[in-house]
Amino acid sequence: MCQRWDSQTPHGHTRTPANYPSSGLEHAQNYCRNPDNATRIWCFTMDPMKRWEWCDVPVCGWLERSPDWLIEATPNNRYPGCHGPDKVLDDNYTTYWNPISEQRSWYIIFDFAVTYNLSKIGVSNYGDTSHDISTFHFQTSEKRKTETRETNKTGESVADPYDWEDVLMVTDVVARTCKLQEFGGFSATGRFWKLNITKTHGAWQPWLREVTFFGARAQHVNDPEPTAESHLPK
Ligand SMILES: [Ca+2]
Repeated sequence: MCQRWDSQTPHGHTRTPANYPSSGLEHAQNYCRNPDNATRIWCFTMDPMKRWEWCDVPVCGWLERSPDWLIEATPNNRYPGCHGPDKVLDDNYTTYWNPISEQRSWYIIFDFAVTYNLSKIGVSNYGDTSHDISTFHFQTSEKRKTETRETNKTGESVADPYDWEDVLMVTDVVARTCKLQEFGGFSATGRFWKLNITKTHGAWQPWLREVTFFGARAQHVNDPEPTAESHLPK
């Protein structure tokens, strides 16, 4: 457990936001940082017996997914439970999401709980020519504006609580294969992610087997390149 950089307990120190401006400490709370050109990110700890410790550097790769990431999606009222959006995160290529919607577009919102930097997304189509997706766009939102949606007098949502930014637009997803198709060429940072499917090859609703994400937990962009271990207590 890390000590907040703007706190002097349990360890008094000089690595304060005031002493190290432009080092990403102002809003660092108790996250690992590298204000003084150490070899890696580190933090003071909440353990009075342990002044500081190194932090793990995030590993970049295909993310281990959690069903907890699902917070909202186009529903399937006809087959609840069987073909829900959780089926795209279950690492099982025999199960798929089958949303039913009056609108001819479908979406899933993921909440990764912490901020990630992503550079690739993978999708696995059902493998036919009716339900395989052809066009989607991918968006991110750093935060939710409010915890509760604004509603009008009849209780309907009147405002989208996210600040969606377009990350990627894909129009050439191939049909008749359930092989994972990867789409990269972007770099985006956020906690909330939205997959919007706008077109399928046969104009039916999409049947989607899996969605995967490539990236790493985000580090502060101002973290300097580490060169020395000058914060080591004397
Ligand atoms: Ca699946």
